[in-house]
Amino acid sequence: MKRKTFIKSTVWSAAAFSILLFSLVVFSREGESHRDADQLDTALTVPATARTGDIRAGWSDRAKFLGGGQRPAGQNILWYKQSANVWEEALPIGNGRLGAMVFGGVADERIQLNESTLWDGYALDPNNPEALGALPEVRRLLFEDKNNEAVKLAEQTMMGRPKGVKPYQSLGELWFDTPHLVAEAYTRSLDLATGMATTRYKHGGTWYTREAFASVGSDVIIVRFTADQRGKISGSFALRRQQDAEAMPHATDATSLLLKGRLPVKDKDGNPRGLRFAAQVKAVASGGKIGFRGNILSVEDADTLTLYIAGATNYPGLQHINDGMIEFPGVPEETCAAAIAAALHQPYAIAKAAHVREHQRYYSRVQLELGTPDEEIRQLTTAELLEHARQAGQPHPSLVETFFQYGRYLLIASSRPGTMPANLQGLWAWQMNPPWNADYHTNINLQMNYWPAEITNLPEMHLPLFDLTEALVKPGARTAKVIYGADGWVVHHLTDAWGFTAPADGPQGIWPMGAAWLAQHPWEHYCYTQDTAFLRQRAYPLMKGAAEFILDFLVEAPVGTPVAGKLVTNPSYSPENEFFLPNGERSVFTYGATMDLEIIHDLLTNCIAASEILEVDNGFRDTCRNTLSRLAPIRISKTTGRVMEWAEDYKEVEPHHRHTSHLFALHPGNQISVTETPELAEAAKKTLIARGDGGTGWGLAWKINMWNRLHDGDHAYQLLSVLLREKTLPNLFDNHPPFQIDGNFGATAAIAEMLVQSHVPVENQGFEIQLLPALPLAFGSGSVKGLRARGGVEIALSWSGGKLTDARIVAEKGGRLTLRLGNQRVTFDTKKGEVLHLDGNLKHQQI
Ligand code: FUC
Repeated sequence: MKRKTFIKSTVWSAAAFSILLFSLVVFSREGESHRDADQLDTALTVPATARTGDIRAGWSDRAKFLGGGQRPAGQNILWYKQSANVWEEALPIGNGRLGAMVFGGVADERIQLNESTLWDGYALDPNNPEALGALPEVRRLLFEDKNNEAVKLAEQTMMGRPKGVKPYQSLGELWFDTPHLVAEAYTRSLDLATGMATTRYKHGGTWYTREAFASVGSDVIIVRFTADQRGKISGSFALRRQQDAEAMPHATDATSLLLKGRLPVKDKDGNPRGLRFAAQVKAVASGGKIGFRGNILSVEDADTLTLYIAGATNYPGLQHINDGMIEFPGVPEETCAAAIAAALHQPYAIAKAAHVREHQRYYSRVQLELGTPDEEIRQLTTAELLEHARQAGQPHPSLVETFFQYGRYLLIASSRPGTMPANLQGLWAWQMNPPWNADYHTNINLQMNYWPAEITNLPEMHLPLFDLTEALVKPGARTAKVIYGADGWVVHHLTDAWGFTAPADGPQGIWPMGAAWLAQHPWEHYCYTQDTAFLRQRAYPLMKGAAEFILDFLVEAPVGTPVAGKLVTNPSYSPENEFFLPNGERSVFTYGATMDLEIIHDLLTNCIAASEILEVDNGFRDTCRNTLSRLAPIRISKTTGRVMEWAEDYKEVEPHHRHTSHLFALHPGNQISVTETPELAEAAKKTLIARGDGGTGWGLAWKINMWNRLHDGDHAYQLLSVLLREKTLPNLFDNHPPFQIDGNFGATAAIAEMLVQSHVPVENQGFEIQLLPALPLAFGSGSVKGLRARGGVEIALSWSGGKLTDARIVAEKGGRLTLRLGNQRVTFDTKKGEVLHLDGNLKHQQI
């Protein structure tokens, strides 16, 4: 027990430390205005490139802001009238692989850089060979209610070696200073529709503009400096990293800075295994001079300046992590140089236009209009809009609109075909040890990142998740064999870029449901896209392998247990909730936790459907059917009327716990629904009420989705209001706290599901499409275009005063379409590609 507490607390202490650091930084910044200039600490008076010491979240720009900045153009923008004082105020850009946080500094600018493959660690075999021998005893103890004896034994025998993963890390930082100590009419902004971060101000009668974007085509970040007078651009530039790297003038390029290093990790034989990495910044000026002072690049009196920022590692790619390589080919500084050389072929205007086009290919697919704000609201900066939400108790709909599009923007920027999937921070992290290693948590967080992918019309951005999932099959199969003696493949509650699949951290890590949950995603991708080739080649093999593990892992509950004779998981754990045993002790370990049963129900049901569609595997399908019929059911507590979280009706230690795991069947599963299982839906509602309306960022995002599925849009909106008031940082990053991106993605998906849901199955592998199933009153009148529904359907809707006014439904695949509006259910027989124009009563419109 002691040990368990320690392990849990180390995970939490990383987070707590970041929160502390963050509050210290914020606190000290707020305190500044009360201090006299001569009391300011050195960081405030020293130019960026002369600063030494540790890299922190906080930042100081020596410039004085005189105000007067006007709202930049663009519908969904984030904008501010001062530069960022802390990382959580900076603006993210990314091309899926390279990311940057732009602070918008005037005298002192900071652009923090990430490369999504820069992970500490290496591929290893963490499986504990003692586990399998201990498993029968762990199971016996749990069935006999000796939960904590089971925890002890499992901790001794089942935990991974090592017991955790290494962190995702920042690539480095570009810091620069300019002679501008005063800024008039300053604004910095991020236009979600163009993916451009812009800083603009006037100094000494000259207007200065800086634009930054992450180019997919050139695979570099480009920063462009212009001024409305000639010869005005001067500054000093330096690259920095907290550790394990060196910054220097580039050896063969007189106008480039280079940063290069290697992570120092070694394997047990002492072989260096760390990734190599590099960043290069190339300065191209028109007019003026470029030179070096030591490691600092200086630009004097240029007319324009363009920085090309490249970053690379020698990570071999997810498809090669299981190849057994010890040294990886690839020289990151050469990769950087090649990317920059290629980018230089394109004039800036063309590169920018290509970037905007590429971004809009995805971004423009969905438009959401929640009413035009009046001029007073329109003029509020993003920070002021958040403050307005705090004062008013709920956000202005225009903030909801921006927050929705921001989730889509962040997914486009952090997860593109061929890149790593979005981690706990997407791909933006300034630390060497970000909270929870910024890893891939598979007991909710990674999956939540991808909830908006299909419904908000970004199916391509879902693909990196499948690449990671496929990379986990081989190590996961080994873990299944070594730890459980099972076929198929398994993932526990987290993984990294190196295919870690063993139990990590503590007993909360002995949760072998990660693969089963991950396998829901390729199936959903199929449901939305109807891409049968994808189902056959990628989705079904993943689903089947995950199910094969489950079929072996399930055991029959013995006589004397409340679910005797039924199949249950054991050991089992409901992330990450603790309960009281009848003797008053606390525990986490049990058998047949409801979430396990719900995930398994989902997986086996999907496997049956997929094998029918593909007309394969009759025998396996029968086994899935037979197993489903023997699986312990979801049960309702006789004492509370809620969905039981565990097989025994334990009392939870923390009634408002952030995870609502036992409602997986309501969302993201579909076993519980208002129309098909009203009794369970009622119990789910009681469960949600008991869990309360607070929580961490992602915890709230999940509950918003659940209230949507209960068709209670107003309650969902109430929680969305809490999220925006209390758990959203100045740059609209979700705040667990600390920053964790899942809440952004979960909320974006939830805003979409207020408008369209399609999880209830109907005959012939179809789905009922529910229009405006959870429309909050606060959404008044509005419209949405481009949302997707399962079955290969695209939807545009308008509403007024809470009622549908018209709908445009594209039935890409054709066939029977079932639509629901409130209690009305209508079916249409459609031709392939047919477009239905319907009025507010679901009648064909005359057009
Ligand atoms: C889960 C959650 C924590 C945190 C972590 C990354 O374990 O319980 O709140 O979000 O993932």
